[in-house]
Amino acid sequence: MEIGSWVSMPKVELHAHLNGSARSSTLLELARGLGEKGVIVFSDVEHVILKGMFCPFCLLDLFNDRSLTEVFKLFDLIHVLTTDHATVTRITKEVVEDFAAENVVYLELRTTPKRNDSKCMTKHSYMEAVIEGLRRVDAVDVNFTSTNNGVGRTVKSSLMSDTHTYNGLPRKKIYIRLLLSIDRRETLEAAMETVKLALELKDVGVVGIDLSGHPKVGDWTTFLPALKFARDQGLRVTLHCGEVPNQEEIHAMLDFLPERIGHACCLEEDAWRKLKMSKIPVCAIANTSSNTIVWQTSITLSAAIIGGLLESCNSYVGVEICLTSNIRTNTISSVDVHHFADLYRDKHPLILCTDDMGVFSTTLSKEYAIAAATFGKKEIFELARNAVEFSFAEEDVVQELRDFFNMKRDEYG
Ligand code: 6MZ
Repeated sequence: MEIGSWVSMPKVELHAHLNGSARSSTLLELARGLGEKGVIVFSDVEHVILKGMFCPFCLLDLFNDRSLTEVFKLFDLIHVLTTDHATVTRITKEVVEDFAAENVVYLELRTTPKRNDSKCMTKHSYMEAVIEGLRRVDAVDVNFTSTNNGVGRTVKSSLMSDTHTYNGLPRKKIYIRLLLSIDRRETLEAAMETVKLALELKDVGVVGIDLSGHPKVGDWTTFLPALKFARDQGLRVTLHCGEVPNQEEIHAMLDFLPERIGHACCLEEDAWRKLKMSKIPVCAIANTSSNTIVWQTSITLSAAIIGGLLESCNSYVGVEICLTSNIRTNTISSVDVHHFADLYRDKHPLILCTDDMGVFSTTLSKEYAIAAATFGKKEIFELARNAVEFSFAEEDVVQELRDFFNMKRDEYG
């Protein structure tokens, strides 16, 4: 199977965890460093990291399987390796460069703000380190802020033109928006702190909240007040839903009507029906203070009335599909039986994503190659194009992405 042709196709990534996307080579280097300082025993962790080493030519190199439990143990190790400010900045820069190198033009990167007293790290300073990583990217033009207030850097040229060059080649451009994750291990108080931080960082590209973490840990209802608060304040919400067969939780999550859900692997018949029928009322609101239009769920109707309701329509709950992740963790036994096929046939909005490209040794191009092995090339380009509609970015960014994909249709469609 050809991965190369999928590398050049422009793509949108909506479900990528920062620490799960870190390069294995960087993790090895960090582990070696900590080993030399005596903080960890390098030989104990080397093989764990090596198991995730990237194989650029294999589509589903199944020898690399990791169970969900193993994966979450690996995350704990990764967090030991990465949680200081300089490293968070470094891996953010590298992850953005890796996505840009495979022609991702819009990346919604999610991460769990972490407090680590031993490193004098607060959730806020963790996010400052992430944002510093975005600023440090120099090989591509990065736009990570909706405002031009000098806090973030804006793209100097639009996606539609190739006016800037880097080493004699047209300079790539990438839009980045951030989602702050709530880990299911956290308390409601910690989750609230994350939501308030997200609101504080709206100017530097934070657009929403994600609920993630080990799906068998904690009770998602703990976080409902924080998730409702986030939504009431205009943040977008995506939930990891149905990674394990907990039907009560799946139904309750669908009833919450998040704009998107991640994975959706273990839904039984009635939950599928609910997902496919669920429609989120959305309304366009004129934000009179900033002279912009924002799309919000009409659950925030009071805000809509104050802001001036322009128009309303409905949208389905988008499903973030992570093929390799689901197969590597044995959540789904093989691609042929993956729910991608059923959702695709029913034209339910789905978005191909990587989840954790370091941990699962995948890339977005690989995910497209796997999907293309089952479906036609034209339809696969349409998948990338439709993903734009499910991004949480501001309407003017979404419009630019739409125009860009329409321009590329003849080439890739
Ligand atoms: C649920 C996942 C995940 O936030 O430290 N995470 N949560 N299911 C998954 N599928 C396998 N993959 C990653 O990135 C790593 C964190 O993201 C969540 C976990 O909480 C993990 O610790 P950040 O940047």
